[in-house]
Amino acid sequence: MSQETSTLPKLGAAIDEHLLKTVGVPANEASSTDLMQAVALVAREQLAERWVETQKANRADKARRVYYLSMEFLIGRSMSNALAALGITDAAAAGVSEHAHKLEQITDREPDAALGNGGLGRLAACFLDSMATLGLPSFGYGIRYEYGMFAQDIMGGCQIEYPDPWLADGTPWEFPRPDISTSVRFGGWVEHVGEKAVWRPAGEVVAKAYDMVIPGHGTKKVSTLRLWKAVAPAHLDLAAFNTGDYGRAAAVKNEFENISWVLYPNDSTPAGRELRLRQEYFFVAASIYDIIQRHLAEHGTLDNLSDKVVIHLNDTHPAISVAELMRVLCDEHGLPWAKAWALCKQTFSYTNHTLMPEALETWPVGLMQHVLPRHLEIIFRINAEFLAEAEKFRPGDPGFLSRLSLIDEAGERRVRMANLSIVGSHKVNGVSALHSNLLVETIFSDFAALWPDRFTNMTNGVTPRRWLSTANPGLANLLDKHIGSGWRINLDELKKIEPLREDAAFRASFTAVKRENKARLAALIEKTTGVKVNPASLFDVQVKRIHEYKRQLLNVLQVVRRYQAILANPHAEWVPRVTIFAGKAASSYVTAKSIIRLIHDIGAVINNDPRIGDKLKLVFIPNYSVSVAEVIMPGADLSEQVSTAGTEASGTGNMKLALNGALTIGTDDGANIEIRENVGDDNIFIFGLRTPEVQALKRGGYQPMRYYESNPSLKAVLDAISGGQFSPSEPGRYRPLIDSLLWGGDHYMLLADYQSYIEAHDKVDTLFLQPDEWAKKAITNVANMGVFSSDRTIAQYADEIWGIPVSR
Ligand code: B1H
Repeated sequence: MSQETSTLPKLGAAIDEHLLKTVGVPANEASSTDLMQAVALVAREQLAERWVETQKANRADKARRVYYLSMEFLIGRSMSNALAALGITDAAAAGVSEHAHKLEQITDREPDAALGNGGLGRLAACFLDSMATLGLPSFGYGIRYEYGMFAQDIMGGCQIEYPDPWLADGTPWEFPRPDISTSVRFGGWVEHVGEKAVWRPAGEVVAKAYDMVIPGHGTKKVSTLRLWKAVAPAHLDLAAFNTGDYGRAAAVKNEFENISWVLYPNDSTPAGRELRLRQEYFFVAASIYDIIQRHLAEHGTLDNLSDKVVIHLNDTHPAISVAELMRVLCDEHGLPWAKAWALCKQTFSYTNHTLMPEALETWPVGLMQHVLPRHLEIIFRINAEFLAEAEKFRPGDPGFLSRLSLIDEAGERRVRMANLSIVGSHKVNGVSALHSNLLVETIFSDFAALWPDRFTNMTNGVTPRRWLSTANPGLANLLDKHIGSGWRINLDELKKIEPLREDAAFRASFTAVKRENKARLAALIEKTTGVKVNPASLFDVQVKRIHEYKRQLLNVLQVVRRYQAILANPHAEWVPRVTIFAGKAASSYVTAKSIIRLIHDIGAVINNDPRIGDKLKLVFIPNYSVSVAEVIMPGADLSEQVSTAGTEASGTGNMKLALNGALTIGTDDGANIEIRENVGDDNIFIFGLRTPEVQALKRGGYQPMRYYESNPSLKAVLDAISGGQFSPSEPGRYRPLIDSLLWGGDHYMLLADYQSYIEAHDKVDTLFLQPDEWAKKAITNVANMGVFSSDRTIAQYADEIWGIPVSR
């Protein structure tokens, strides 16, 4: 660990002091959990200083700030990152070694802050890291969920969900701000007194602020993640106390406080429940209040709001912000509508994260009327003015207007949150080049016709601090030795290792690092699944949410084909393989859960078949999370990114894996395309239909049965699964799954891509038999991942959308 910027020989003493005075245990009796607390408290003190300094400087500068509003921040653990950012990793390791502990044992005691589902939430966390590192005056705003993403256990091959009470023992990383709170109101009705609208709400809940300090790397600047907790108003407590009906009082209190209890565990599909709408409005209202307070304290006027305030909407989940800001400006601060609307549009920008039409968030007008009556009025007025403008642009085309409308009038009337976000923002972006193009060609084409300049692309990125420096110390040390340590804050420097692919000694070191990481991953696999795997095998990894469009099932078909081929030809030179899955299924997603069970059923057969031995293993690592990903990413040889072309908006796991030296086998989808452009066609395995081909095949009438009938290997695989070979106790268990491919239309076109996928896997095997060639390609991957740093992404947002250029 050569990243120490300050030497703190006294860290041992500081840890002991916190053990005694804050944790309350004698230093010589401290457990690893006590030590975790004490080390965190040492870091916390330094973070607090940096936070105070950063706020002071930003206030003095009257800085333009960016506010990133997101329902999810999947930050994971904070300890290793904080120590690295503060430059005290070695000092902390020395301190805990005095207690006969290794730093990893200590960092392992920290629960993940799993305040997100998957890619969208993790992206927000990487973005905060980059905003801090680039010194951008910035806040993230979200919800302090009492329970984060559910914990996944596997019983009899099936997913079981457990609550995640990550705050049960408190967290040393949050700073409660008892002075920062506001009332958030709901329901009721609106009275119109002349020009004035007066909202008479039916109830209110208090939002209390809790901050997490997000340290920058290579700078003393920090960013703030401000999370809101819902608390029942104090008068409720008093009423309960006075009546003595404590059971009833507790129920009423819960009705208010449940707003921030639990994260909705859906990924890429909206929940559509009233509580979710309340969550969205709750954190939006508190955040907008906080933003306006800060602005007024600094500037004393709202006239320059859009010069100083940028509010970014992470998907449509905070889209009600548009109506809320209008309400605050007009109803509370008396601005004329037109002036407020001009400020509003200049202030907001919006990122879309998915194309799937069923994933676009809409709320029934009736529900909106019930929960947010004033906001519904505002939305109607925005819509009327917007549609009048659109009518001028394309007169006499009612279809155009009905597609643009903020209200979906077909069936039960619904508010379209994406349309509200687009109309209320000055910039709208997708998250990869392909995705951004598809946005303007498909779901947002009418808006793009109206406002072509509003749409742009910001390809996602990941933070190299967590995903390389911290997760993969072996590779980080090797890089430091050969190209210095600057890649951490300028990832383009990785390019300097490209020539070393021809250096046999470098390749040997690179391969040795990978081998060590694979041993670490093999230990995790054995610990969590009981399956022993050989680290000399090819580690083939697909880790992400379980979803039909991501096509874990296609990978399963490939595994079964390999199993059958090994049995048919046991003496061929098989490349030993371990296929590794991990990921959670949304609790109500029946098909996704069936896929998890299928993986376990097939694994049980293959892993226990004495004819197979080390030639093939299939494992499912339970409870995929940020901290599990930090072990998996560095240990992968092959990265599976096999979504149907045109369905995965970007992907970010693809970037983390390639950054850690895995080769990608993937479709021409999302950011895979840009990974291919950067690493070169020879260093990636691309297969399958491209987006236009998928679209053409759909239009021309896709017939999955044709592939089944004409491809004997595919037929044998599907028959084996469907016929119950892997579920002998219940032979029909996977009939519905396979029938959905053969008879149900195979919506994600697995069968169309099957043969091409198998051939790509054969190429993978051939290459793996030439370790030198494999290593060269893996090194080339690492060398060309600079552009996928979230620092690049954030610099681009700052420059092109937020108007806060960063000097880099
Ligand atoms: C992504 C979501 C998402 N896209 C709704 N959409 C949610 C939608 O709780 N909800 O209602 C939660 C999440 N998440 C992902 O975003 C994309 O699928 C990935 O391709 C992309 O890399 C990631 C970050 O942009």
